[in-house]
Amino acid sequence: MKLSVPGRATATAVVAAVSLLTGGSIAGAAPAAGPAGSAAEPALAAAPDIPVANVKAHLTQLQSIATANGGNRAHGRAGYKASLDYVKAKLDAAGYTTTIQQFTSSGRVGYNLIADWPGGDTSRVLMAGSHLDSVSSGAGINDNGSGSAAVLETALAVARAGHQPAKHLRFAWWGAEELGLVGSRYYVNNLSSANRARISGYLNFDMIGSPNPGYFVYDDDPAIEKTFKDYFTGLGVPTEIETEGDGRSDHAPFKSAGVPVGGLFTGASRTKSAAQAAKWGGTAGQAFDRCYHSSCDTTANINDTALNRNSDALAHAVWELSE
Ligand code: DTR
Ligand code: ZN
Ligand code: ZN
Repeated sequence: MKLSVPGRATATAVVAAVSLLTGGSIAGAAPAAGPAGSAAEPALAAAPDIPVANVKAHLTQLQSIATANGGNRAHGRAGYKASLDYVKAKLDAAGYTTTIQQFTSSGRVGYNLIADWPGGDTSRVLMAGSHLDSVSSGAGINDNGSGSAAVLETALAVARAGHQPAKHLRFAWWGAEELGLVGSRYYVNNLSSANRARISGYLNFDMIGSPNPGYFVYDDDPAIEKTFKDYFTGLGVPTEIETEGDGRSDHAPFKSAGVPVGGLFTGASRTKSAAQAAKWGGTAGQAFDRCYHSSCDTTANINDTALNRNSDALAHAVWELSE
């Protein structure tokens, strides 16, 4: 069911009743027991490669949107709603059931975009999300166009593959994260306890293309953490536990509500150490992202290798954790 926000902003939330939340399983019968990969139990399908060129094309669009709307994509400004409309149009065209959730913060109307992939067991929902808003000082391409574009391209890859995992997939783009996790907190607070209990995990992606990147994995839920760490081990890329982020991005409201969470991060204003530069490359003594919350956070402020690796890790986790 697709709802669009009434043109006239209303001060109260317009929370779409997403029919998919009525519960009940749509999944087909479980395969007969047998060794993994046998005829009785087919091996889990591997996630497709996420073309980093596609992710960067979304970043180019978000940059253009900021440039055409006063230089930013901030909460309550035209650039934010234009960014959301861009993402929503791609998802609607790909067959998603999209819902816009409206809220008010600091006297301005904000919006979350929720996209449900039809199918899967709606009593077990895997979510992946990112905040779509920037700060008012710039386009916010790394923070957080990078996460938003990677989540979008993974959702489009699910559609391209016609992927039908056991669990129900839901993707989200949050408003007003920069004002204090406002959109994601609003979403979680407005879930019924039954619907909150249906969320098996929430994966967060906020700054995953930093120009002087580190490879940080959230150390919240152990199974989610292992999924990401094993993926990077397979790439031969060492990771570190994300220690800067507790409570600092949109996974926090989900964690407070008891939902297992995890995510990836390439660093913000903290300085890369010599030891980190030795294992990851880049420049010691320099911030992971020197343009954090600055006007220079443009499409030039992205490390393509980090964006590519994290986009593929995102897809791997969505495929693996939704079976
Ligand atoms: N709060 C995020 C940036 C940020 C800072 N530390 C972390 C750790 C994990 C994720 C994100 C962040 C922002 O400015 O949007
Ligand atoms: Zn930020
Ligand atoms: Zn951010």
